[in-house]
Amino acid sequence: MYREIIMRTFIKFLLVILTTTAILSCTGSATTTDSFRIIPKPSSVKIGKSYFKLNSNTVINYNDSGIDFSAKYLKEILERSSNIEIQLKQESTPEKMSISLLIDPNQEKVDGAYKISVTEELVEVRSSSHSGIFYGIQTLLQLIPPEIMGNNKSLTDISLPTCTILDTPRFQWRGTMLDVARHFFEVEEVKRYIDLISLYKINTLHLHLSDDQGWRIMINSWPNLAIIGGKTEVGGGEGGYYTKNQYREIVKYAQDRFITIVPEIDMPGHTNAILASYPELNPDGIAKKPYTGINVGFSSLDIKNELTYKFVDDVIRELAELTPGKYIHIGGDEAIPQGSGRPGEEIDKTQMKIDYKYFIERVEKIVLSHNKTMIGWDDIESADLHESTIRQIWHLKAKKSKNRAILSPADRAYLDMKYNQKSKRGLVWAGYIDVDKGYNWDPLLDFPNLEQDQILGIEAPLWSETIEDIKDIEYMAFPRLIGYSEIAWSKEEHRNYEDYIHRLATHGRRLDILGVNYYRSELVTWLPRDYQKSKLVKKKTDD
Ligand code: TNX
Repeated sequence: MYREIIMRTFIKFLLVILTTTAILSCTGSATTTDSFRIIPKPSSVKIGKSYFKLNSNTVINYNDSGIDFSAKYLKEILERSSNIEIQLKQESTPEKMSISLLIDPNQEKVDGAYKISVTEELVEVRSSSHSGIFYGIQTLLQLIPPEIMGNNKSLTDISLPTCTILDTPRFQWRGTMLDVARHFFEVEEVKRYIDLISLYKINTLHLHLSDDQGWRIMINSWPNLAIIGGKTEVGGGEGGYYTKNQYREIVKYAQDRFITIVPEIDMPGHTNAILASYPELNPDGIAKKPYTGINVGFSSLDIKNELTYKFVDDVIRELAELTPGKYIHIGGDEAIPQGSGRPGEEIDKTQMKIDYKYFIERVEKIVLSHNKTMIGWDDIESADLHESTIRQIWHLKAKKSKNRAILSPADRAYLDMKYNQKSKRGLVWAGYIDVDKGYNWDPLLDFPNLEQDQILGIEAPLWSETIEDIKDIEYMAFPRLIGYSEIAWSKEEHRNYEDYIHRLATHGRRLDILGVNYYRSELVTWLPRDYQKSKLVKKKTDD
């Protein structure tokens, strides 16, 4: 036993030394293959022996106005971390010694696919889609030591290794969800989350905009939803809501980074904040008291009241107008539809099921009438759904159905589950999820009941009963979300847990530089946090 502990400690120590040496040797101008720890793993990477070296004559040149943002984004990161100045030029023929971002219809037609080639004279990112160029840039940034993500102009030399990289996403739905209802997060906090998830080619951010504890978006035709329903949150804090302009700002910020915002208004359950805002939506005409606890399954819209459907139509119309993405999420989970719960009526389980089905089918028509595709949690499968409707599945035993699916298995992909007993934040009802459990599952292999072509991809939800600010968000999402990005992007045959955590260790360094409050799982051999200091010491002795 004792020997085993010594042996394990020794191996751990050895790994830290090896990793640190590898990283130390690849900062500055030189690079070793050890630094090519790209996540999510690309389809194919061939690294050469030489470098493309950036200097103040380097131009970023691009051939399509849809790349405007991506080109500026790259320029800004390069200039923030180094003293190199980069010019931007929009023209079709690449100059020598430039970084060229090129829309090229001859590239693979899959949205987001890209090709990178780096020679000593030219860096090229080619794609048939604008998003592909952005993803190519994310990969390029991972070919440079993590200091590239810094903002103190400390890099004196930026070099990219000569290489050819081909990459195509496995799934088109690579998502995460943020519950802004249980706790409210400011626009700047949401933007920070968008910044971080975009580094890993996540393309969907689902915002859970309403729940028992709060309503988070201004709806002009029902303003008290935000004014009254927005005032509370779990624990009794002051809550908040997004004005329409703030919501538009979030949508635009996400869109620039090729992320679609999917708004969710949860109904008919999880609706206490609605019922507290408008007495007339309650069967007895009395407004509910605000709720700041964390129980679920006690509130419901009144299925038999026509005003309920006018309300739903107004909300979805205003939300659809604000949202350029194709989708509106209507929740539908943990409902106890209360045609049966009206005063004087007994709760009848069979009637509840009939009421629920009626409600979902009627709401689906409303969503379709506003030209959006409906998404709902698993529970909606008890209704006769339109073929375009998408189920968001939160358990592995999902039933067969004709509808497409997004996978969010709670015991693998819920970002609000604790990592282990020591975690201060999070819940445990679906079990602990450390980086191994979060990574070791597969969307196609683990859902035998689903047809493969029904699976759109995966989404990792972050419910916020115990999450209060951006630091908590970062802690629960990172590093697990990096693993989900790889599950969603990389082919199963390219994925391997041992190889993944080896690559992840380098990303810890990146997250440190970005100031992310991530969980340093004991399963990963992270670089020491005082790495920067040891580098300085090393430099001094070298001089
Ligand atoms: C389940 S699964 C919920 C949420 C909770 C979450 C906490 C599902 C659709 N709903 O209402 O916030 O668990 O982990």
